[in-house]
Amino acid sequence: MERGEMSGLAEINFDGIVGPSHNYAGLSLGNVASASHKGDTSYPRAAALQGVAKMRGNMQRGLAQGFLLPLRRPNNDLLRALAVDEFTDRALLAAAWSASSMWTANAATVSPAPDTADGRCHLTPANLVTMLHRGQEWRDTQAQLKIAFGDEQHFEVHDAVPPSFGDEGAANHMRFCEGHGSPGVEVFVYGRPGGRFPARQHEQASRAVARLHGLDPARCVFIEQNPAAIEAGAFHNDVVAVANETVLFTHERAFADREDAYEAILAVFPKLQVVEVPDSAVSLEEAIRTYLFNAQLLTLPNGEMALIVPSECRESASVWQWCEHMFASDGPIRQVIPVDVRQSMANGGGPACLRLRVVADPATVDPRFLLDEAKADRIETVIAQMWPERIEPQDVGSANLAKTVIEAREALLSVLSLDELA
Ligand code: SUG
Repeated sequence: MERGEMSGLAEINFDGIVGPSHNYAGLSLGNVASASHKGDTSYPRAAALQGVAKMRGNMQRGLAQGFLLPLRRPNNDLLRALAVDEFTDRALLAAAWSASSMWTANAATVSPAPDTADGRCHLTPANLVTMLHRGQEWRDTQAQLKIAFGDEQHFEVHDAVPPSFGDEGAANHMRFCEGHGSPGVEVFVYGRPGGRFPARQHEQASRAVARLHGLDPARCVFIEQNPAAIEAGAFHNDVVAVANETVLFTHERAFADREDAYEAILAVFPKLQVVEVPDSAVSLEEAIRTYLFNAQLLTLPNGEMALIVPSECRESASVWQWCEHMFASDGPIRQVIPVDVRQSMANGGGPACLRLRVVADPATVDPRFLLDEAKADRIETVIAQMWPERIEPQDVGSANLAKTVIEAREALLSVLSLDELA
């Protein structure tokens, strides 16, 4: 055990189960995939099964796996608050139907117990205020987090940071440590407003989260995202960089000033290993198209690191060539494993968007949110029976579809004994 390491702690990935209203409404300005798939037919059943298959894969690799439930859609409170009627812009209607809570990397920012002043794990739900369809999530997400992490001896679940400071949660947060249970250095990446696309993470929101969590200011680093990356479609930092333990896997153009960024992290975390992909090997555009960095960088039980990437990476000549070069050069990432999450990818959500990392002792988490093979079977059965096979854009808003998606979600809550979330 490393010095200062807390025993019993493990990284648990909480994946968002894809909700039955999953559809392509093109709601996210600055998210290239969401805009380019606007109006496509969606396949919610296939989407949710792809997500469960990803969870099963990681469980079979010997890793702790949890999940969060889809939020209730359509959100009638939002429809009422906006007085949406048949003449209203379809985007407002679609917002109330969005299954976007599947991307749990945006559910909250998490600071594990070894990093915080009171020795508890702190979670702050992201306010997601930049986008209407995402801004409706946090109160319901918080309600769920308060059940899953209701043990107040070990967790504190805060309120979201108030607007207008946009906060997008763990998607703009990285943690460096020698082992998950050791004290970490937390890195917050924010965007500077003023470009063509919104900068969804505000520096002041990041700083507020660090204070709320009781982090040691000397072990926090605040870094500006490269405006060119936001411009190219990296609406969250996790589209161009990912961290695990001592490793930062990043595109050369992820940060506004890369030398300064690496130096600032190295100054407080000297064991940092940077695995940088140069623009000459994989262009920023190709990195964003394939989501090479929106990968799960995981430490396997044998101590090796594996990168779980979207299957789009396997199909890209430049990305795959770079992965092969990485193996040959004997770096810290020893395996690259493609997974099919195409339904989520078409809305701009890769393997890393679909999960929230929480370092905690699994015994302190409400067991209803932890996955095992038998539970995965039960979840798959409900999805196969109740999730719509397909949704055409014009179906969004129909009373029939509303009935189907409400019943499907309630059936899932019921098999998981989580009816209190109904
Ligand atoms: O907020 N897409 C999500 C994707 C979130 C990805 N998360 C991370 N990078 N961590 C978003 O832009 C599209 C929904 C639509 O267009 O209907 C959407 O919300």
